[in-house]
Amino acid sequence: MITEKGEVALLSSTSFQVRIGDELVNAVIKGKRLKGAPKVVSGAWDKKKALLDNSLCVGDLVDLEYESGSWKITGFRERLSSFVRYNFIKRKLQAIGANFDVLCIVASHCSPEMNSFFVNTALTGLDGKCGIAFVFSKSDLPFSEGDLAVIDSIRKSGFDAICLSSKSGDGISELRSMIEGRTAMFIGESGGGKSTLLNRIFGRDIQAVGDLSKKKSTGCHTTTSSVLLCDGPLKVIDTPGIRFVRPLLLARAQIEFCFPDLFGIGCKYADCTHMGEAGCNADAEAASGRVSSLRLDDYRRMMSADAFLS
Ligand SMILES: Nc1nc2c(ncn2[C@@H]2O[C@H](COP(=O)(O)OP(=O)(O)O)[C@@H](O)[C@H]2O)c(=O)[nH]1
Ligand SMILES: [Mg+2]
Repeated sequence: MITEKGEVALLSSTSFQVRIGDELVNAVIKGKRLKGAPKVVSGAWDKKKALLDNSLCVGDLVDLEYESGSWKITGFRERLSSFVRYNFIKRKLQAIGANFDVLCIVASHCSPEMNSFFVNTALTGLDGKCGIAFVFSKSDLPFSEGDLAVIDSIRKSGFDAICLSSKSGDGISELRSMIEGRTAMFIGESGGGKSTLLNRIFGRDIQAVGDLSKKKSTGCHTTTSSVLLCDGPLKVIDTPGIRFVRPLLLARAQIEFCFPDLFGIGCKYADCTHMGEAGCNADAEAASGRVSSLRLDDYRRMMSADAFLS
């Protein structure tokens, strides 16, 4: 019997495409249930509510064996990173990609318009640690002052932000050098330009590009499932569009990781959450411009949302 290690590249309803070296093979799970698949989001403060749909996702590292003419998945390696969103149909959190070294949050400012809530809260779907790049697409189209304020506040929070255009080529080499030799995961709203960007970076039509729906000027969901794309030094997980990330019952450390700019700002209590506590300094900091009021508003909207999987 041959045994191998592989990476899940694509899911279908009945089987998986797994990359073993340079080859793609079809595989099914051996037996009824895969041993060791994760059941909860790590680091969440409420483990009961942070239940994960514990099936495999794209990017998962698996053990396989070849037996009577077919590949079977026999084991699962712990995820070093994953991106999780709420699946409203299964009513469970679901990983849409795993084991990436850099997360690229792609945001458009034209068709669809800049969605600061998505930009500012997207990181709450990240489970584990990795490099982070905010990618502001379609830079051939003019940014409004409001768009520039969102980009500026991301930079001031200490994150990398790249403005680029797949059309003009502006900023493409900067992103390419950031992701080469690593596994990058691209997330963002449908229509934001992820697939066009991947085609540009890979130098060929590797993903289908969607026409914008004329009525709403939001994108249609061309990329319907996550997929792992590999070519030479490039290894990217493209994902279906996500409009918002349902916060993951974050532990304090994770909230501080997503909003480093909003903590250590001189509140009376060190564990202040800026949600109406006595001695909170957040509004004063926002009024003075030291803290972005836009980020503070989005943070508060996130914290007060009944999105906490009730
Ligand atoms: N002006 C402009 N349009 C772009 C750019 N990148 C993508 N688009 C358009 O945006 C739409 C959605 O692109 P797509 O790559 O399918 O977005 P995805 O849903 O994020 O994968 C398409 O009509 C693209 O032609 C860009 O750099 N500039
Ligand atoms: Mg796409």
